[in-house]
Amino acid sequence: MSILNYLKKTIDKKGAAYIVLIDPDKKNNQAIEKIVNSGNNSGVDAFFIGGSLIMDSEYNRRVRDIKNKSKIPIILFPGGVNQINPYFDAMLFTSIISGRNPHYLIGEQVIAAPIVKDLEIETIPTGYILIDGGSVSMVQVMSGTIPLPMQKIDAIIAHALAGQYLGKKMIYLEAGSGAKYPVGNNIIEAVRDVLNIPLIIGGGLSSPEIVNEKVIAGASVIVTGTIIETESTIMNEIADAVHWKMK
Ligand code: 1GP
Repeated sequence: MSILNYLKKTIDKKGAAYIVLIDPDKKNNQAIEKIVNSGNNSGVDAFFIGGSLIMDSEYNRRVRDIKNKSKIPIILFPGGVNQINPYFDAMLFTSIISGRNPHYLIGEQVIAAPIVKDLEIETIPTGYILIDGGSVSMVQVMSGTIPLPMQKIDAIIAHALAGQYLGKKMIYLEAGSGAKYPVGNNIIEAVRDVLNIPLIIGGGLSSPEIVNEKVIAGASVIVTGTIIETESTIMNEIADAVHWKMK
């Protein structure tokens, strides 16, 4: 089964899927093994692997180690074309459709495509929409794109719809890692209403209660990163909050 179908089946069966984001950067050297072990035993459905900036040359080794230890799929959530390697089960083939920087709409993707073909990595076409979560995100800095304001709901809906009509298989509403404010429940409800593809929500999700609200509002996939780096034991509770159909 493809990873996309695995995710869709998980969403159908459990109500939503729970993905833990691992930033395989130097700063997380110590934490990674613990996160993978907890993830394996806490009802997490997959790992996203990726970061905005990697501060040493050990990235590939870390991803290989994650692949060797993980019992669940590992999916590249790329900060850039330099993060592609043979260890992934699939990758989000993202385009930052909230921005107007051609390099992140099509430039990186063109550089990536031949490598992806050669490595035969499953691609999941994903429309990535950056929303202002109240602090300047690394995605904003690195991509040179302006996030959509949280209160411009019509603009967010229009971007998500455009992504769907462009043939994306998933839409990712991102408030940015460590966001002060996660994507609002009203935004999730409004976007869910017009989409018929899975909706990924991430950025600033810091408790099982908040996560539960997002799922009730219509999130199909929940992503947490920062909270797990400090409190890996919270995964179980978050997984329970995400998997509402299993209760
Ligand atoms: C994934 O960037 C987010 O969409 C991760 O955000 O680190 O705030 O969980 P956090």
